Amino acid sequence: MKKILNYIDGSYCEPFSQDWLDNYNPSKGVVYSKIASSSSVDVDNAYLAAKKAFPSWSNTTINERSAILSKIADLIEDNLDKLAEAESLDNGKPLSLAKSVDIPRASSNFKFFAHAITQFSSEAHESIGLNTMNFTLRQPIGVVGCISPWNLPLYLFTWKIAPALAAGNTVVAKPSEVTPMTAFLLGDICSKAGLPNGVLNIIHGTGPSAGQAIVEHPNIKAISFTGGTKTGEVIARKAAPMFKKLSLELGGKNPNIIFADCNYEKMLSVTIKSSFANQGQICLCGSRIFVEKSIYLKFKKDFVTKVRKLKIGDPFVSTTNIGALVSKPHLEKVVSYIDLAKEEGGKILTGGNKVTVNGSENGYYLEPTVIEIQNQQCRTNQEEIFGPVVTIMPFETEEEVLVMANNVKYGLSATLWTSNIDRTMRVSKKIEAGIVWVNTWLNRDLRTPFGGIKNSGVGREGGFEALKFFTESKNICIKYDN
Ligand code: TXE
Repeated sequence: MKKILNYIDGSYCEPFSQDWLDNYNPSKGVVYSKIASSSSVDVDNAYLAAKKAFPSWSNTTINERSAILSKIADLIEDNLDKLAEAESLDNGKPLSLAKSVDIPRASSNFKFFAHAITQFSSEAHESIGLNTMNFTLRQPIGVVGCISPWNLPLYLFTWKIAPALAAGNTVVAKPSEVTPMTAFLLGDICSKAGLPNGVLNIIHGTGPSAGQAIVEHPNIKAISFTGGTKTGEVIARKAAPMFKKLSLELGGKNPNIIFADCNYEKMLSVTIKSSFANQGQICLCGSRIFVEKSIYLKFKKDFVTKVRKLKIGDPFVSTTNIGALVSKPHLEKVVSYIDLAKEEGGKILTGGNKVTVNGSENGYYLEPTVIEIQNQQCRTNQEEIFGPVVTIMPFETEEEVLVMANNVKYGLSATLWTSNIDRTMRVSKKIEAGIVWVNTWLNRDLRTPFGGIKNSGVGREGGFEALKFFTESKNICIKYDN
Protein backbone atom coordinates (compact mmCIF):
# COMPACT_ATOMS: atom_id res chain seq x y z
CA MET A 1 0.00 0.00 0.00
CA LYS A 2 1.26 3.50 -0.86
CA LYS A 3 3.02 5.25 2.00
CA ILE A 4 2.75 8.97 2.67
CA LEU A 5 6.21 9.93 3.91
CA ASN A 6 7.61 12.99 5.61
CA TYR A 7 9.63 15.40 3.46
CA ILE A 8 12.62 16.61 5.48
CA ASP A 9 15.73 18.36 4.18
CA GLY A 10 14.67 17.74 0.58
CA SER A 11 14.16 13.96 0.95
CA TYR A 12 11.26 11.68 1.73
CA CYS A 13 11.65 9.65 4.92
CA GLU A 14 9.72 7.32 7.21
CA PRO A 15 8.61 8.44 10.67
CA PHE A 16 10.96 7.72 13.56
CA SER A 17 8.23 5.73 15.35
CA GLN A 18 7.56 3.51 12.32
CA ASP A 19 3.88 3.96 13.18
CA TRP A 20 1.38 4.49 10.36
CA LEU A 21 -2.14 5.89 10.20
CA ASP A 22 -4.85 4.69 7.84
CA ASN A 23 -5.72 7.04 5.00
CA TYR A 24 -9.29 6.66 3.74
CA ASN A 25 -10.83 7.23 0.37
CA PRO A 26 -14.11 8.78 1.61
CA SER A 27 -15.99 8.15 -1.62
CA LYS A 28 -15.58 4.38 -1.14
CA GLY A 29 -15.03 4.20 2.61
CA VAL A 30 -11.84 2.16 2.22
CA VAL A 31 -8.24 2.57 3.37
CA TYR A 32 -6.04 3.22 0.36
CA SER A 33 -2.74 4.42 1.80
CA LYS A 34 -0.76 4.69 5.00
CA ILE A 35 0.31 7.97 6.59
CA ALA A 36 3.51 8.56 8.54
CA SER A 37 2.48 9.03 12.17
CA SER A 38 5.10 11.53 13.22
CA SER A 39 6.11 12.66 16.66
CA SER A 40 8.27 15.33 18.23
CA VAL A 41 11.41 13.49 17.03
CA ASP A 42 10.40 14.00 13.38
CA VAL A 43 9.36 17.60 14.05
CA ASP A 44 12.71 18.27 15.65
CA ASN A 45 14.52 16.77 12.64
CA ALA A 46 12.44 18.99 10.38
CA TYR A 47 13.23 21.98 12.57
CA LEU A 48 16.99 21.26 12.42
CA ALA A 49 16.84 21.05 8.61
CA ALA A 50 14.89 24.30 8.47
CA LYS A 51 17.29 26.00 10.88
CA LYS A 52 20.27 24.94 8.75
CA ALA A 53 18.60 26.24 5.58
CA PHE A 54 17.52 29.59 7.04
CA PRO A 55 20.70 31.70 6.79
CA SER A 56 21.09 31.00 3.11
CA TRP A 57 17.38 31.17 2.15
CA SER A 58 16.79 34.42 4.02
CA ASN A 59 19.71 35.93 2.13
CA THR A 60 18.73 34.91 -1.38
CA THR A 61 17.81 37.81 -3.60
CA ILE A 62 14.13 38.61 -3.98
CA ASN A 63 14.36 37.73 -7.66
CA GLU A 64 15.82 34.32 -6.94
CA ARG A 65 13.17 33.52 -4.32
CA SER A 66 10.45 34.81 -6.58
CA ALA A 67 11.69 32.69 -9.49
CA ILE A 68 11.65 29.49 -7.42
CA LEU A 69 8.13 30.19 -6.12
CA SER A 70 6.96 30.88 -9.68
CA LYS A 71 8.48 27.61 -10.79
CA ILE A 72 6.57 25.76 -8.05
CA ALA A 73 3.39 27.46 -9.30
CA ASP A 74 4.14 26.34 -12.87
CA LEU A 75 4.80 22.76 -11.83
CA ILE A 76 1.54 22.65 -9.86
CA GLU A 77 -0.23 23.83 -13.01
CA ASP A 78 1.61 21.25 -15.15
CA ASN A 79 0.47 18.54 -12.74
CA LEU A 80 -3.12 19.79 -12.52
CA ASP A 81 -4.76 16.50 -13.48
CA LYS A 82 -2.63 14.35 -11.22
CA LEU A 83 -3.03 16.67 -8.23
CA ALA A 84 -6.77 17.15 -8.77
CA GLU A 85 -7.31 13.40 -8.93
CA ALA A 86 -5.26 12.93 -5.76
CA GLU A 87 -7.25 15.66 -3.98
CA SER A 88 -10.57 14.27 -5.01
CA LEU A 89 -9.64 10.72 -3.99
CA ASP A 90 -8.34 11.88 -0.62
CA ASN A 91 -11.10 14.34 0.23
CA GLY A 92 -14.24 13.12 -1.57
CA LYS A 93 -14.81 16.43 -3.35
CA PRO A 94 -15.99 16.41 -6.98
CA LEU A 95 -13.05 16.11 -9.36
CA SER A 96 -14.48 19.04 -11.33
CA LEU A 97 -14.13 21.24 -8.22
CA ALA A 98 -10.57 20.10 -7.50
CA LYS A 99 -9.68 20.84 -11.14
CA SER A 100 -11.36 24.22 -11.33
CA VAL A 101 -10.77 25.58 -7.82
CA ASP A 102 -8.42 23.72 -5.47
CA ILE A 103 -5.40 23.05 -7.63
CA PRO A 104 -5.50 26.25 -9.74
CA ARG A 105 -5.70 28.21 -6.49
CA ALA A 106 -2.72 26.31 -5.02
CA SER A 107 -0.75 27.40 -8.07
CA SER A 108 -2.04 31.00 -7.81
CA ASN A 109 -0.98 31.14 -4.16
CA PHE A 110 2.65 30.59 -5.16
CA LYS A 111 2.35 32.83 -8.23
CA PHE A 112 0.77 35.62 -6.20
CA PHE A 113 3.38 35.65 -3.41
CA ALA A 114 6.20 35.29 -5.95
CA HIS A 115 5.01 38.67 -7.30
CA ALA A 116 3.90 40.22 -4.00
CA ILE A 117 7.34 39.86 -2.41
CA THR A 118 8.85 41.97 -5.18
CA GLN A 119 6.50 44.82 -4.14
CA PHE A 120 6.75 44.46 -0.36
CA SER A 121 8.22 47.53 1.28
CA SER A 122 8.28 49.23 4.65
CA GLU A 123 7.88 52.70 6.09
CA ALA A 124 10.32 55.47 6.89
CA HIS A 125 9.55 58.25 9.38
CA GLU A 126 11.66 61.35 9.40
CA SER A 127 11.46 63.52 12.54
CA ILE A 128 12.27 66.95 11.25
CA GLY A 129 13.63 69.16 14.03
CA LEU A 130 14.81 66.20 16.04
CA ASN A 131 17.10 65.34 13.16
CA THR A 132 16.30 61.66 13.22
CA MET A 133 15.40 59.27 10.49
CA ASN A 134 13.53 56.10 11.34
CA PHE A 135 13.11 53.27 8.96
CA THR A 136 11.54 49.92 9.49
CA LEU A 137 13.18 46.70 8.44
CA ARG A 138 10.92 43.75 7.86
CA GLN A 139 12.98 40.67 8.53
CA PRO A 140 11.99 37.02 8.24
CA ILE A 141 11.21 35.39 11.58
CA GLY A 142 13.26 32.22 11.16
CA VAL A 143 11.65 28.79 11.27
CA VAL A 144 7.86 29.04 11.20
CA GLY A 145 5.09 26.46 11.53
CA CYS A 146 2.08 26.07 9.22
CA ILE A 147 -0.81 23.76 10.12
CA SER A 148 -3.73 23.29 7.75
CA PRO A 149 -7.10 21.51 7.62
CA TRP A 150 -8.77 18.93 5.37
CA ASN A 151 -11.49 20.87 3.58
CA LEU A 152 -9.35 22.62 0.94
CA PRO A 153 -6.15 20.64 1.43
CA LEU A 154 -3.54 21.91 -1.05
CA TYR A 155 -5.32 25.26 -1.43
CA LEU A 156 -4.95 26.14 2.28
CA PHE A 157 -1.59 24.43 2.77
CA THR A 158 -0.01 26.57 0.03
CA TRP A 159 -1.88 29.70 1.18
CA LYS A 160 0.33 29.60 4.29
CA ILE A 161 3.55 28.16 2.93
CA ALA A 162 3.87 30.52 -0.06
CA PRO A 163 3.97 33.81 1.94
CA ALA A 164 6.13 32.22 4.64
CA LEU A 165 8.74 31.22 2.06
CA ALA A 166 8.41 34.42 0.04
CA ALA A 167 9.23 36.45 3.14
CA GLY A 168 12.46 34.46 3.62
CA ASN A 169 11.46 32.05 6.37
CA THR A 170 12.03 28.34 6.40
CA VAL A 171 9.05 26.18 7.23
CA VAL A 172 7.89 23.12 9.12
CA ALA A 173 4.39 22.40 7.81
CA LYS A 174 1.73 19.83 8.60
CA PRO A 175 -1.34 19.12 6.48
CA SER A 176 -4.39 17.46 7.98
CA GLU A 177 -3.97 13.76 8.64
CA VAL A 178 -7.39 13.33 7.03
CA THR A 179 -6.16 14.60 3.62
CA PRO A 180 -2.35 14.44 3.41
CA MET A 181 -1.88 13.26 -0.18
CA THR A 182 -1.41 16.48 -2.14
CA ALA A 183 0.92 17.94 0.50
CA PHE A 184 2.96 14.75 0.15
CA LEU A 185 3.14 15.26 -3.62
CA LEU A 186 4.14 18.90 -3.15
CA GLY A 187 7.53 17.87 -1.70
CA ASP A 188 8.62 16.40 -5.00
CA ILE A 189 7.38 19.46 -6.90
CA CYS A 190 9.41 21.76 -4.62
CA SER A 191 12.56 19.70 -5.17
CA LYS A 192 12.02 19.80 -8.94
CA ALA A 193 11.52 23.57 -8.79
CA GLY A 194 14.93 23.95 -7.16
CA LEU A 195 13.76 24.89 -3.66
CA PRO A 196 16.90 24.33 -1.58
CA ASN A 197 16.88 21.40 0.84
CA GLY A 198 15.42 22.15 4.25
CA VAL A 199 13.60 25.33 3.21
CA LEU A 200 10.25 23.53 3.32
CA ASN A 201 9.75 20.46 5.50
CA ILE A 202 6.45 18.58 5.47
CA ILE A 203 5.52 16.45 8.46
CA HIS A 204 2.54 14.10 8.56
CA GLY A 205 0.61 12.83 11.54
CA THR A 206 -2.13 13.63 13.99
CA GLY A 207 -2.84 17.01 15.53
CA PRO A 208 -2.22 15.99 19.14
CA SER A 209 1.13 14.42 18.19
CA ALA A 210 2.82 16.03 15.16
CA GLY A 211 0.75 19.25 15.21
CA GLN A 212 1.26 19.82 18.91
CA ALA A 213 5.01 19.13 18.57
CA ILE A 214 5.21 22.00 16.07
CA VAL A 215 3.24 24.32 18.34
CA GLU A 216 5.31 23.36 21.41
CA HIS A 217 8.70 23.49 19.70
CA PRO A 218 10.60 26.20 21.56
CA ASN A 219 12.37 27.50 18.45
CA ILE A 220 9.49 27.57 15.98
CA LYS A 221 8.56 31.17 16.59
CA ALA A 222 5.35 31.68 14.63
CA ILE A 223 2.37 29.45 13.96
CA SER A 224 -0.12 29.95 11.16
CA PHE A 225 -3.11 27.69 11.72
CA THR A 226 -6.42 27.06 9.95
CA GLY A 227 -8.89 24.64 11.48
CA GLY A 228 -11.55 24.24 14.12
CA THR A 229 -12.14 26.88 16.80
CA LYS A 230 -11.58 24.36 19.62
CA THR A 231 -8.18 23.41 18.17
CA GLY A 232 -7.38 27.10 17.82
CA GLU A 233 -8.05 27.51 21.54
CA VAL A 234 -5.70 24.64 22.39
CA ILE A 235 -2.98 26.11 20.18
CA ALA A 236 -3.43 29.61 21.59
CA ARG A 237 -3.10 28.26 25.15
CA LYS A 238 0.12 26.44 24.34
CA ALA A 239 1.66 29.22 22.28
CA ALA A 240 0.82 32.18 24.52
CA PRO A 241 3.31 31.48 27.35
CA MET A 242 6.00 30.99 24.71
CA PHE A 243 5.12 34.39 23.19
CA LYS A 244 4.76 32.98 19.72
CA LYS A 245 3.31 34.97 16.88
CA LEU A 246 -0.06 33.43 16.02
CA SER A 247 -2.40 33.62 13.05
CA LEU A 248 -5.60 31.66 13.63
CA GLU A 249 -8.22 31.15 10.93
CA LEU A 250 -11.02 29.29 12.67
CA GLY A 251 -14.63 28.32 12.14
CA GLY A 252 -17.55 30.28 10.82
CA LYS A 253 -21.35 30.30 10.91
CA ASN A 254 -21.86 32.86 8.26
CA PRO A 255 -25.10 34.72 7.51
CA ASN A 256 -26.45 34.94 3.97
CA ILE A 257 -28.86 37.90 4.08
CA ILE A 258 -31.29 38.16 1.19
CA PHE A 259 -33.31 41.34 0.66
CA ALA A 260 -36.34 41.43 -1.65
CA ASP A 261 -34.72 44.04 -3.91
CA CYS A 262 -31.88 41.74 -4.98
CA ASN A 263 -31.25 40.26 -8.41
CA TYR A 264 -33.29 37.16 -7.58
CA GLU A 265 -32.03 34.67 -10.18
CA LYS A 266 -28.40 35.52 -9.60
CA MET A 267 -28.90 35.29 -5.84
CA LEU A 268 -30.59 31.90 -6.16
CA SER A 269 -27.84 30.28 -8.20
CA VAL A 270 -25.02 31.71 -6.06
CA THR A 271 -26.86 30.73 -2.86
CA ILE A 272 -26.84 27.10 -4.02
CA LYS A 273 -23.05 27.35 -4.21
CA SER A 274 -22.55 29.28 -0.99
CA SER A 275 -24.65 26.65 0.79
CA PHE A 276 -23.34 23.41 -0.68
CA ALA A 277 -20.03 23.87 -2.52
CA ASN A 278 -17.49 21.29 -1.35
CA GLN A 279 -20.36 19.53 0.50
CA GLY A 280 -20.72 22.66 2.64
CA GLN A 281 -17.25 22.08 4.06
CA ILE A 282 -15.89 25.58 3.53
CA CYS A 283 -15.47 27.92 6.48
CA LEU A 284 -16.96 30.68 4.27
CA CYS A 285 -20.19 28.86 3.37
CA GLY A 286 -23.32 30.87 4.13
CA SER A 287 -24.94 28.33 6.42
CA ARG A 288 -27.53 30.69 7.97
CA ILE A 289 -29.89 32.03 5.33
CA PHE A 290 -32.13 34.97 6.29
CA VAL A 291 -34.72 36.01 3.70
CA GLU A 292 -36.90 39.14 3.68
CA LYS A 293 -40.45 38.15 4.49
CA SER A 294 -42.04 39.42 1.27
CA ILE A 295 -40.07 36.89 -0.84
CA TYR A 296 -39.65 34.16 1.79
CA LEU A 297 -42.27 31.70 0.50
CA LYS A 298 -41.14 32.08 -3.10
CA PHE A 299 -37.48 31.65 -2.09
CA LYS A 300 -38.27 28.59 0.01
CA LYS A 301 -40.04 26.90 -2.90
CA ASP A 302 -37.45 27.81 -5.56
CA PHE A 303 -34.45 27.03 -3.38
CA VAL A 304 -35.73 23.62 -2.31
CA THR A 305 -36.57 22.77 -5.94
CA LYS A 306 -33.02 23.64 -7.00
CA VAL A 307 -31.42 21.77 -4.08
CA ARG A 308 -33.35 18.62 -4.98
CA LYS A 309 -31.81 18.72 -8.45
CA LEU A 310 -28.23 18.56 -7.13
CA LYS A 311 -26.61 15.27 -8.07
CA ILE A 312 -24.99 13.39 -5.20
CA GLY A 313 -22.47 10.75 -6.18
CA ASP A 314 -19.01 9.54 -7.05
CA PRO A 315 -16.66 12.53 -7.13
CA PHE A 316 -15.08 11.17 -10.31
CA VAL A 317 -18.34 11.31 -12.28
CA SER A 318 -18.43 14.58 -14.19
CA THR A 319 -22.09 15.34 -13.46
CA THR A 320 -21.67 15.05 -9.68
CA ASN A 321 -22.43 18.23 -7.73
CA ILE A 322 -22.15 16.83 -4.21
CA GLY A 323 -19.38 14.31 -3.48
CA ALA A 324 -18.61 12.46 -0.27
CA LEU A 325 -18.05 14.04 3.12
CA VAL A 326 -14.46 13.87 4.23
CA SER A 327 -14.65 11.08 6.82
CA LYS A 328 -17.00 8.78 8.67
CA PRO A 329 -16.68 10.63 12.00
CA HIS A 330 -17.40 13.90 10.22
CA LEU A 331 -20.45 12.40 8.46
CA GLU A 332 -21.74 11.20 11.85
CA LYS A 333 -21.14 14.65 13.37
CA VAL A 334 -23.14 16.33 10.60
CA VAL A 335 -25.96 13.75 10.89
CA SER A 336 -26.08 14.33 14.66
CA TYR A 337 -26.81 18.00 13.96
CA ILE A 338 -29.69 17.06 11.67
CA ASP A 339 -31.10 14.92 14.52
CA LEU A 340 -30.60 17.82 16.90
CA ALA A 341 -32.41 20.16 14.51
CA LYS A 342 -35.47 17.89 14.58
CA GLU A 343 -35.40 17.81 18.40
CA GLU A 344 -35.16 21.60 18.44
CA GLY A 345 -38.31 21.90 16.31
CA GLY A 346 -36.58 22.55 13.00
CA LYS A 347 -38.47 21.46 9.88
CA ILE A 348 -36.42 19.52 7.32
CA LEU A 349 -37.59 20.99 3.99
CA THR A 350 -35.39 18.70 1.94
CA GLY A 351 -32.54 16.23 2.53
CA GLY A 352 -31.53 14.99 5.95
CA ASN A 353 -30.61 11.43 4.95
CA LYS A 354 -27.47 9.48 4.20
CA VAL A 355 -27.24 8.34 0.59
CA THR A 356 -26.12 4.98 -0.78
CA VAL A 357 -24.31 5.46 -4.07
CA ASN A 358 -24.24 2.47 -6.42
CA GLY A 359 -20.75 1.02 -6.64
CA SER A 360 -19.65 3.11 -3.64
CA GLU A 361 -21.94 1.70 -0.98
CA ASN A 362 -19.52 2.39 1.88
CA GLY A 363 -18.86 6.04 0.92
CA TYR A 364 -19.81 8.94 3.21
CA TYR A 365 -22.65 10.59 1.29
CA LEU A 366 -25.34 12.87 2.66
CA GLU A 367 -28.23 14.70 1.01
CA PRO A 368 -27.96 18.48 0.87
CA THR A 369 -30.24 19.56 3.69
CA VAL A 370 -32.36 22.65 4.21
CA ILE A 371 -33.82 23.21 7.67
CA GLU A 372 -36.46 25.82 8.40
CA ILE A 373 -36.03 27.14 11.92
CA GLN A 374 -38.27 29.23 14.17
CA ASN A 375 -35.71 30.48 16.63
CA GLN A 376 -32.31 31.67 15.56
CA GLN A 377 -30.92 30.92 19.03
CA CYS A 378 -31.22 27.15 18.48
CA ARG A 379 -27.95 25.22 18.47
CA THR A 380 -28.42 24.17 14.84
CA ASN A 381 -28.22 27.84 13.94
CA GLN A 382 -25.45 28.74 16.37
CA GLU A 383 -22.85 25.96 16.04
CA GLU A 384 -20.62 25.24 13.07
CA ILE A 385 -21.88 22.08 11.34
CA PHE A 386 -19.46 22.24 8.41
CA GLY A 387 -21.52 20.02 6.12
CA PRO A 388 -24.22 20.29 3.45
CA VAL A 389 -26.72 21.74 5.88
CA VAL A 390 -28.26 25.23 5.93
CA THR A 391 -30.92 26.83 8.05
CA ILE A 392 -33.44 29.31 6.68
CA MET A 393 -35.75 31.78 8.33
CA PRO A 394 -37.57 35.00 7.37
CA PHE A 395 -36.96 38.54 8.66
CA GLU A 396 -38.93 41.76 8.45
CA THR A 397 -36.54 44.65 8.95
CA GLU A 398 -32.91 45.54 8.39
CA GLU A 399 -32.46 46.12 12.13
CA GLU A 400 -33.93 42.74 12.98
CA VAL A 401 -31.76 40.82 10.55
CA LEU A 402 -28.63 42.59 11.74
CA VAL A 403 -29.30 41.46 15.29
CA MET A 404 -29.87 37.88 14.12
CA ALA A 405 -26.83 37.89 11.84
CA ASN A 406 -24.54 39.13 14.58
CA ASN A 407 -25.96 36.95 17.30
CA VAL A 408 -23.40 34.13 17.02
CA LYS A 409 -19.98 33.64 18.53
CA TYR A 410 -18.39 33.55 15.08
CA GLY A 411 -17.53 36.45 12.76
CA LEU A 412 -15.80 35.18 9.66
CA SER A 413 -17.79 36.24 6.59
CA ALA A 414 -21.23 37.44 5.53
CA THR A 415 -23.08 37.61 2.23
CA LEU A 416 -25.56 40.32 1.44
CA TRP A 417 -28.01 40.39 -1.48
CA THR A 418 -29.52 43.78 -2.30
CA SER A 419 -29.49 46.34 -5.09
CA ASN A 420 -29.74 49.26 -2.67
CA ILE A 421 -26.36 50.96 -2.26
CA ASP A 422 -27.35 52.80 0.93
CA ARG A 423 -28.43 49.57 2.55
CA THR A 424 -25.25 47.89 1.30
CA MET A 425 -23.17 50.43 3.17
CA ARG A 426 -25.33 50.50 6.31
CA VAL A 427 -25.46 46.74 6.72
CA SER A 428 -21.85 46.02 5.66
CA LYS A 429 -20.56 48.43 8.26
CA LYS A 430 -22.63 46.89 11.05
CA ILE A 431 -22.04 43.23 10.25
CA GLU A 432 -19.63 41.57 12.67
CA ALA A 433 -17.39 39.76 10.20
CA GLY A 434 -13.95 40.04 8.67
CA ILE A 435 -15.24 39.68 5.10
CA VAL A 436 -18.51 40.88 3.56
CA TRP A 437 -19.55 39.85 0.07
CA VAL A 438 -22.29 41.88 -1.60
CA ASN A 439 -24.13 40.26 -4.52
CA THR A 440 -21.41 37.64 -4.81
CA TRP A 441 -19.73 34.91 -2.78
CA LEU A 442 -16.19 33.54 -2.45
CA ASN A 443 -14.96 36.17 -4.82
CA ARG A 444 -11.32 36.37 -3.82
CA ASP A 445 -8.71 38.94 -4.77
CA LEU A 446 -5.56 37.61 -3.12
CA ARG A 447 -4.40 41.13 -2.26
CA THR A 448 -7.26 41.63 0.22
CA PRO A 449 -7.10 40.89 3.95
CA PHE A 450 -8.64 37.56 4.84
CA GLY A 451 -9.73 36.45 8.31
CA GLY A 452 -12.36 36.70 10.98
CA ILE A 453 -13.28 38.35 14.25
CA LYS A 454 -14.79 36.93 17.47
CA ASN A 455 -14.32 33.14 17.64
CA SER A 456 -13.42 32.98 13.95
CA GLY A 457 -9.84 33.84 14.67
CA VAL A 458 -7.06 36.31 15.16
CA GLY A 459 -4.97 38.00 12.49
CA ARG A 460 -5.34 38.35 8.75
CA GLU A 461 -3.92 36.41 5.85
CA GLY A 462 -3.67 37.52 2.23
CA GLY A 463 -1.60 40.10 0.41
CA PHE A 464 0.81 42.17 2.46
CA GLU A 465 -1.01 41.15 5.65
CA ALA A 466 0.48 37.67 5.27
CA LEU A 467 3.93 39.05 4.49
CA LYS A 468 3.66 41.25 7.58
CA PHE A 469 2.70 38.25 9.69
CA PHE A 470 5.68 36.26 8.45
CA THR A 471 8.18 39.06 9.17
CA GLU A 472 9.26 40.93 12.30
CA SER A 473 9.42 44.68 12.02
CA LYS A 474 12.49 46.37 13.42
CA ASN A 475 12.72 50.13 13.64
CA ILE A 476 16.11 51.69 13.09
CA CYS A 477 16.48 55.27 14.29
CA ILE A 478 19.42 57.30 13.01
CA LYS A 479 20.32 60.69 14.48
CA TYR A 480 22.00 62.95 12.02
CA ASP A 481 23.87 66.19 12.38
CA ASN A 482 22.29 68.98 10.47
O1 TXE B 1 -10.09 20.13 12.61
P1 TXE B 1 -8.82 20.37 13.46
P2 TXE B 1 -11.01 18.84 12.54
C1 TXE B 1 -14.04 22.90 11.83
C2 TXE B 1 -15.27 22.12 11.47
C3 TXE B 1 -14.89 20.74 11.85
C4 TXE B 1 -14.10 21.00 13.10
C5 TXE B 1 -13.14 19.95 13.47
O2 TXE B 1 -16.35 22.54 12.24
O3 TXE B 1 -15.98 19.92 12.09
O4 TXE B 1 -13.40 22.17 12.82
O5 TXE B 1 -12.39 19.53 12.34
C6 TXE B 1 -4.30 19.94 13.42
N1 TXE B 1 -2.10 21.07 17.91
N2 TXE B 1 -13.14 23.12 10.73
O6 TXE B 1 -11.06 18.07 13.81
O7 TXE B 1 -8.67 19.29 14.48
C7 TXE B 1 -4.89 18.81 12.61
O8 TXE B 1 -4.01 17.71 12.58
C8 TXE B 1 -1.71 21.37 16.65
C9 TXE B 1 -13.11 24.44 10.22
O9 TXE B 1 -10.59 18.07 11.39
O10 TXE B 1 -8.88 21.76 13.90
C10 TXE B 1 -5.08 19.49 11.27
O11 TXE B 1 -3.85 19.55 10.58
N3 TXE B 1 -2.39 20.99 15.57
C11 TXE B 1 -11.98 24.66 9.34
C12 TXE B 1 -5.52 20.89 11.68
O12 TXE B 1 -5.06 21.06 13.01
C13 TXE B 1 -3.53 20.31 15.75
C14 TXE B 1 -11.48 23.58 8.51
C15 TXE B 1 -7.03 21.13 11.65
O13 TXE B 1 -7.65 20.13 12.40
C16 TXE B 1 -4.00 20.00 17.02
C17 TXE B 1 -11.55 22.29 9.16
C18 TXE B 1 -3.23 20.40 18.14
N4 TXE B 1 -3.59 20.15 19.40
C19 TXE B 1 -12.39 22.10 10.22
N5 TXE B 1 -5.16 19.31 16.90
C20 TXE B 1 -11.84 26.00 8.69
N6 TXE B 1 -11.91 27.08 9.45
O14 TXE B 1 -11.63 26.10 7.50
C21 TXE B 1 -5.42 19.22 15.58
N7 TXE B 1 -4.43 19.81 14.87
